[in-house]
Amino acid sequence: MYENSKRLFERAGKYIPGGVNSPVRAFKSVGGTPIFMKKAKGAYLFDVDDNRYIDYIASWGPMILGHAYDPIIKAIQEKAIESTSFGAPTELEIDMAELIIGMVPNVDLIRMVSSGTEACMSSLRLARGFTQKNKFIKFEGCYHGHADSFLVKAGSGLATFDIQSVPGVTSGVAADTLTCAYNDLHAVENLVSHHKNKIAAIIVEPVPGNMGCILPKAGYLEGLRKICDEEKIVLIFDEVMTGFRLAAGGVQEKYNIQADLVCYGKVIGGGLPVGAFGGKQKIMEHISPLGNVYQAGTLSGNPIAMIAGYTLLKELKDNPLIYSELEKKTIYLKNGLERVFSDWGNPFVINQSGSMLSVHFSDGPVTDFASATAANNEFYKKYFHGMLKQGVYLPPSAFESWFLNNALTYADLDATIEFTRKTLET
Ligand code: KE4
Repeated sequence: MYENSKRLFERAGKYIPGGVNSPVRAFKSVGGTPIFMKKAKGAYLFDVDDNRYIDYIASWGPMILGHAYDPIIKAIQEKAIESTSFGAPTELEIDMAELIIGMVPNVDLIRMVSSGTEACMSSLRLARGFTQKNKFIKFEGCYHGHADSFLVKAGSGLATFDIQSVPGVTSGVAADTLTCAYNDLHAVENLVSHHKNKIAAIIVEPVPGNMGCILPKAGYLEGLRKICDEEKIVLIFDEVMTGFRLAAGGVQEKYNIQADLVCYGKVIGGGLPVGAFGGKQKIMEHISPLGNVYQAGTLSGNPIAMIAGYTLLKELKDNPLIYSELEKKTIYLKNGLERVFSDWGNPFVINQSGSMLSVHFSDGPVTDFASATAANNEFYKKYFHGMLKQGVYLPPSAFESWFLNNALTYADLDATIEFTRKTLET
């Protein structure tokens, strides 16, 4: 069933650390051999052993309309003929910036980069440069990419591998990273009063997806906004996952909350390496070459990445019903899984927001990192492999969100529900 993946994983290990170019792909927390993919179309992945999978990762978010979406493929093919990079400004970058600013609230200027990590790293540097303060607050279980400052009590792969502090991140860097539990405003108020006038920013995944999908408690995001206004702290929404996924305007639109800076990634690249950060003019004008907060990138605004992202975002902008269609499919799946898990009779909870969903084998609500880690993540391994064997590709970690793509049919969702029932019966 997985012979070629096994052979390739062995070969990969000779040249690539752990045989993968990103740790979460290694199946370390669920065990077994990572599956090597050969191609994908629509809602389906096809591995090197010709197994087909219903895909609930969507490349960790980007493939919101499904894989190898024809208009994107066509646009890339046509653009590539004109060269793949110039290292000089292009009109397409203006079109992309104009399109994004027209789709999201409250962004006056935006800078393209090549990953979500770069977007978050740059927005933190900008907040520090703008406020002339050094410390910042992040939340346990939230993940903002792998820049040193963020690798403190982070989510995603660090939660998966239980890495609470990362060798190579100096104590000097970590000293400026303040952390507390997500969904706890008192914890933020305590940090702010203890570090009065020293905090440049609060960065938050407004709807976290790196400890599973977690929903903000009523008033939580509004509370962060209020604290930032009172204390002159820059509120950064890391919408690398939620941007253009939960709504065209992301969480700022869905919850009607204004951040000061917003980070994007994933969907805005349509599967190509793209990140971006943007926000209010009075802050963004400190970014080089307008101001002295330096930030740069050889391939920032790369024409192939831009045309892939532009084509996808344009589809989303011109067809806003996609979001309600996707949410309906996600709620349908959630309801079906809840029926099956309830019949099974063991504790579980399913969190869902828009087209993000996560299953936690927990006997109580999962509202932060502590409750996510307290769940029966051992059982998640059994569930993951039971589904994989039946041709359903779930995130290989209980600390990730499922991402639905709009190529999924209701027949795919019914099959996923039925395969879950069969897995629980074995
Ligand atoms: P990248 O540098 O991986 O493009 O983006 C970092 C990032 C920033 N902010 C949020 C909220 C993110 O979720 C991410 C990256 N997400 C992970 C999945 N949880 C990427 C998968 C991986 O690490 O391979």
